[in-house]
Amino acid sequence: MKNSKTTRFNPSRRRLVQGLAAAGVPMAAPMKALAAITGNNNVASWAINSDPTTYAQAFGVRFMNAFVNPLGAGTSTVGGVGSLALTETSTTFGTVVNGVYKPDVGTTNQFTLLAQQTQANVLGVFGKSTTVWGYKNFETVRPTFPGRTFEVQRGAAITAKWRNSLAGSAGPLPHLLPVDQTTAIQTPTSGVPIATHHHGSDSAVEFDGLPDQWTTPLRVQVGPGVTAANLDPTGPGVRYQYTNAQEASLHWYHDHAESITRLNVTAGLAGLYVVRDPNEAALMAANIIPKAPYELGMVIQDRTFDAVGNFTYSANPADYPDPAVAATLPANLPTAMPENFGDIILVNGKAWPNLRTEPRPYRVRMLNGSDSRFYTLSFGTTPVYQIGTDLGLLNKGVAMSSITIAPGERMDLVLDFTAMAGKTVVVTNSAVAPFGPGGTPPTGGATLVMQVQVNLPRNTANPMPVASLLPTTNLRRTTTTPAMVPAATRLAGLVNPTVRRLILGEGTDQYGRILPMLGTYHPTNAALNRGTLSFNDPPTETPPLNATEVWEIYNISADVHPLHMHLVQFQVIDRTPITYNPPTTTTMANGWQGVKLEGPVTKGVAEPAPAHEGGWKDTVQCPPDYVTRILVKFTRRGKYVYHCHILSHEDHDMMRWYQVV
Ligand SMILES: [Cu+2]
Repeated sequence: MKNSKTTRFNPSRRRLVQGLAAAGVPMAAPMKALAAITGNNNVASWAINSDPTTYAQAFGVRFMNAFVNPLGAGTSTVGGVGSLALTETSTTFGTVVNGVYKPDVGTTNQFTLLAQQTQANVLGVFGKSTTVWGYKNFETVRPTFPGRTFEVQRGAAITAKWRNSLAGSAGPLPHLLPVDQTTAIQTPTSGVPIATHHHGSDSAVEFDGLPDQWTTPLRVQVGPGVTAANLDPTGPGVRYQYTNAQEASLHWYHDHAESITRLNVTAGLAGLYVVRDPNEAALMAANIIPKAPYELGMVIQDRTFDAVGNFTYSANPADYPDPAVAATLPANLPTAMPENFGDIILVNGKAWPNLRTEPRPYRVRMLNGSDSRFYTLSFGTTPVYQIGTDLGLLNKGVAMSSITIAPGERMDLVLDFTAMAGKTVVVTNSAVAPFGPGGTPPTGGATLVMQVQVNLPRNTANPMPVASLLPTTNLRRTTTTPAMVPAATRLAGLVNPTVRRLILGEGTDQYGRILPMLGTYHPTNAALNRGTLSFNDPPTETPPLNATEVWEIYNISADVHPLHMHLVQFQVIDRTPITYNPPTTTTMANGWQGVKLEGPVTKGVAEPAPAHEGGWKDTVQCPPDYVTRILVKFTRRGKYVYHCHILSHEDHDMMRWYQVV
């Protein structure tokens, strides 16, 4: 059985919608089409589920697509993983195997990267190739999905020139996916805008890839964030400098154009970015953690497909999860949805792939690059150790029975297949969707991620770490990669740090649609207790340069939201259950219905961040009815954003600017 998403709406879990309906607030307003970004107007592309035939065909060949390693360099197939560097091969479907952008340290280290449309063999179903958007550079013939991996050394800066080549001989290409014209920015009229964000980077504000740093194809139009500071004088794009000053970690780059991030990323615009450093190199040299070819990248994304194998993206008003709202939306216009879930799971751009391994430990650098889906992954009887978080290594490895990864998060894992020779392991997912107390358990293909066959002979020429030593081995050993000091210890050493209180709450937009938003809370100062705010409301948080602050995130919505902050790395302090009065409804400046947290908040017993969350983070899971506290230092001036990394939420409208002054 496939995931039956049309029945997942639970009228009791959307607290505000229920409250507004009871209060008799009008839920409907006329919806009009505006001239802006041209989307896919074929209603088949708006489907909430995959075409049944395509789904059955893809499910029928599950675990038959070969796992592709985005960290693989060269053409080695040692370890059972095929991979290629900047040269490339094609299958009969014209698919390009992923490779690695690997600059030579000490040279100019410049890359010109073009977002382009291409075909990819995603499903492995004969005759059903997928039109995708990917990235290519001047050294390569074709774009890839996901984009090729950057691999850089700490402290060695690179320059990336990003260009929008989403155009054909007849001019700008329409979007592959339906575009809700009521949420899309209206400025671009010359094609689909892109803005490439380097997620995890400590970048100067003009090189961040912020939502307003967009360019349309051939840079016919640019957003207000494109200025002389980042305009590329050598070609029609933007030019960003990445200092790579951070410690060894897995970043990623992905599109971030205002209000269509979810669509650009779903079309394919994302890839990995690996930073190396001497501490990590020493761990590899000492055979403490696995190294290539036993280091794997794993980008998990869910998708839906139409009858010919192209992506669909849920946007049909008839599928809106609240029937009362669905009845008021015009049937002929695509609509934003509260979330978007796929029924086919891709790893590194391949549906449910199969990985062949030797009986030894493998390092897995995992990214959840999905729109809305969290994954709670189990690996059968395979011992699993987490050794790092979003932005660096843990002090020591932590044995895990399963892991839960939110959209935008990365995890550094060691899977120990040493005692698994001859065994087959299916990596399974059990996370409910949406991820919160009212979510629906996954079914069918959404419960499966990939398969591992431990069926290659062990290459005894390559030394093998002992994974079971990871929980007792120091992983942070150099002066530039010092041991993590627990956030609570750092906090205790601060004198009167600034505390900022944010809320995650759900309102409704002018059409009655669910609208997750960020906002502010203050227990005593009414002027600071603003309630929910829109992306376009002025910044409320203006931390001073080099300040270390406590940000408290009060989640008064029904779901877990992964909050991501640009620029910074932070530590999770703790999460504390809260009880509070039912949120009051507000009418926001732009007419939306918002919520505000008023009256006393009663806090329960704080739950310190678990050991496996003790590393540097840039994205944190904020559970409902908890206050989640992070300790964060602001290291550059400028206007950056913080947002939920559920892409459907950040587009509509759970994202805010903050300004380091
Ligand atoms: Cu969210």
